[in-house]
Amino acid sequence: MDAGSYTTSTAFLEALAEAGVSYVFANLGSDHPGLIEAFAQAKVEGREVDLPRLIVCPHEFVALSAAHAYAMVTGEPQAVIVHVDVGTQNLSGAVSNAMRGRVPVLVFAGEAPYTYEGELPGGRNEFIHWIQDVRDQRGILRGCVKYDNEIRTGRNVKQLVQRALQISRSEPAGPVYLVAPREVMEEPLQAYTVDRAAFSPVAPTALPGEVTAEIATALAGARRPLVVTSYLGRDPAAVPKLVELCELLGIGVLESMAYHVNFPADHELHAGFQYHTVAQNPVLAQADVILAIDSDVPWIPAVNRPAADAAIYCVDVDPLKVQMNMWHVPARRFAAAGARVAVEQIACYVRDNNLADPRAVEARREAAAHAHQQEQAERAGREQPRDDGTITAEYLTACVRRLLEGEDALVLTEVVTNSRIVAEHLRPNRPGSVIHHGGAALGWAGGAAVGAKLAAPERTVVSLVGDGSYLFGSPSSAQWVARRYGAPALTVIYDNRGWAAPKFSTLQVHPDGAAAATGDFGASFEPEVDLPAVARAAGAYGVTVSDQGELPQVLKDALAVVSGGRSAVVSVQLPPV
Ligand SMILES: Cc1ncc(C[n+]2csc(CCOP(=O)(O)OP(=O)(O)O)c2C)c(N)n1
Ligand SMILES: [Mg+2]
Repeated sequence: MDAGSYTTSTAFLEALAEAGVSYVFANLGSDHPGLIEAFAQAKVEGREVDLPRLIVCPHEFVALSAAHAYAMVTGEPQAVIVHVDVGTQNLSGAVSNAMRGRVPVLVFAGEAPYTYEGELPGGRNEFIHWIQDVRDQRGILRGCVKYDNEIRTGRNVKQLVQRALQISRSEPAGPVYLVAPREVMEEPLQAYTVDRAAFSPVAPTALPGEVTAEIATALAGARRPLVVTSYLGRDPAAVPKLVELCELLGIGVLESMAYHVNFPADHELHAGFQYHTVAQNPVLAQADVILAIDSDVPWIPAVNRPAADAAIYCVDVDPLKVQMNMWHVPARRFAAAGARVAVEQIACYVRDNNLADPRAVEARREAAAHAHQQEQAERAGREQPRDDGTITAEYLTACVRRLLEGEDALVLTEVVTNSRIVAEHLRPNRPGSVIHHGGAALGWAGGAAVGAKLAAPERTVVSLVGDGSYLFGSPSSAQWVARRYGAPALTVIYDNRGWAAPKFSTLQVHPDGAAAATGDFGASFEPEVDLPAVARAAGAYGVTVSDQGELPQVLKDALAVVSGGRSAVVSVQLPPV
């Protein structure tokens, strides 16, 4: 390497690679000459493998969503590089998604240079450097990140990167944000290394012995015990542990706003999926002991809640949800613990103390299995083709399920008002086979599909998205990245020509209001965008289908295109909003 060409930027990128970061999803600008030079220099010197791979993303939301999904699939945080304050602002809701989804990721942005008379390399030499000089750049993300800091010198940039990633990976995992002005990123340095092993994430936490005993005893003695969970499957190894515990005691599992596969959907103890309910869920009402484990919203109390005398136990790495202003569940006990460890502890206690009464367990199992079979039969009826030829979300999801039988598929969902239908008719059984961002900002699946495919190149990546969510995801940008970096995926759009969600919300609050009377919800996309054409413009294959009979073959053809290495988008016309 030429003397002087090793800078803070080189060390920063090396530190990411040393920490296990494989990809830098980047949207570049005038703050990044040091990084661009470091990448180019490494290429010239044949040292590319020492740095993460650069993935250029024409939109920041796509970049962070890609890193988000990559981390969900592999557990490994990736890096996102954006341009000063404005690139940071363009990350928008993707940062909130990463925080809510408990996903580790490191975001870096340059800051405006702070010298302007040629005092230091990297000082101001473009008009824009004045315009970008804002008062509190780190404040833009502070509400959504676990940690933010400024790199002040290259001499310890590696320690800072390792520390940021250590915090990011420790539970509850989440995004971290580093910034640095150009002068710092251009600082020449002596090459150095730090030991990654000294920055491991905090070890998982366990339940205290007496809490384990209390929960195990309550579950074992219950008439109708129930587990409610949303993201226990974040750790796929936790799922078989939960199955073991539930089989041991005959406990049903209700998935509430699930964003991972937490329990096999076809298991007889699976007690259903709960999303935006407008009615009481009988499973929840009948439970006398409830273990709410890894769930931000186990139920919505205004419309659906457990019995007043139910004994509730809350277990989570963050059982009080300190990132939410208002949150409460009337639990007997709140305990901070990792889900896999806690579930294993409870099962172990039950076994060691012979708490499982075989007759009681059998009675509970039988009741749960009966309800499960009945529910499955009703679902099968709902997914039959309609006589009038319209495509329903149930039928579409059944077609997707059949399409993916035998495939090693990784399904990304962002279907909003169709979430429950998709969960019920996709019926995922394999841990890690269906993921959702876990946050509130739509548009994730566009970039996420790219990240998921890079994380699992051998798997078939399929996104199921609402038409609104598809448009939020900057599809032209996302499809271009997929094409450029060889990360093809199938996107199926649940196209109801608009936003059903705000209409649903309005009808709940104002069932007899003016919007309901006039049908004017501001939610229609008429006249419609040609959704697949947006993807075609970026190199993907894209078609629209409205004929029920043609749908299975259209999906098959699109999947074949994806197997051939090119992304495909199928917009499926459902009844309009
Ligand atoms: C970034 C972002 N902007 C706005 C919203 C508010 N919002 C919630 S659901 C929704 C409609 C989504 O439309 P679509 O994906 O077509 O699903 P549908 O409601 O039709 O089922 C909107 C606009 C959001 N969640 N995220
Ligand atoms: Mg829609």
